[in-house]
Amino acid sequence: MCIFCDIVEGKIPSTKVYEDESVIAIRDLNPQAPVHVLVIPRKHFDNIVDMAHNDDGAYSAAVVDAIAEVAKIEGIEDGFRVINNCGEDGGQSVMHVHFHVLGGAKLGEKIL
Ligand code: DGP
Repeated sequence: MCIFCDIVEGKIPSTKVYEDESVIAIRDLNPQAPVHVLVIPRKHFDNIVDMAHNDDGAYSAAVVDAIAEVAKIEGIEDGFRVINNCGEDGGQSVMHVHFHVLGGAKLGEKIL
């Protein structure tokens, strides 16, 4: 069972900011900044390494495009932070690759 697969499939509700055929972008349940959005590939990859090895590049490209789109939608194009936690040592808690987009304030050095 994967929480983010359930969110992608609509089995668990979420607040969507953006979506396309490859990714969804939802508000984080536990925001660490005024804007805290998660960009999540619709296809399940355990983490960024799994995605790098098992994607032909389409999902990686879609993620980058979606991050830029989210920044535009949220009005933070001038400055924001993208974080990917990979694996247990990286602090990843949901084992479906996702990218935190944080902004809306002057960000401190470490917020996640
Ligand atoms: P990470 O620690 O990098 O794996 O981040 C997981 C993030 O996912 C964490 O910031 C909280 C968020 N999260 C966990 N469960 C849910 C959920 O059911 N809905 C939403 N919107 N966010 C969730």
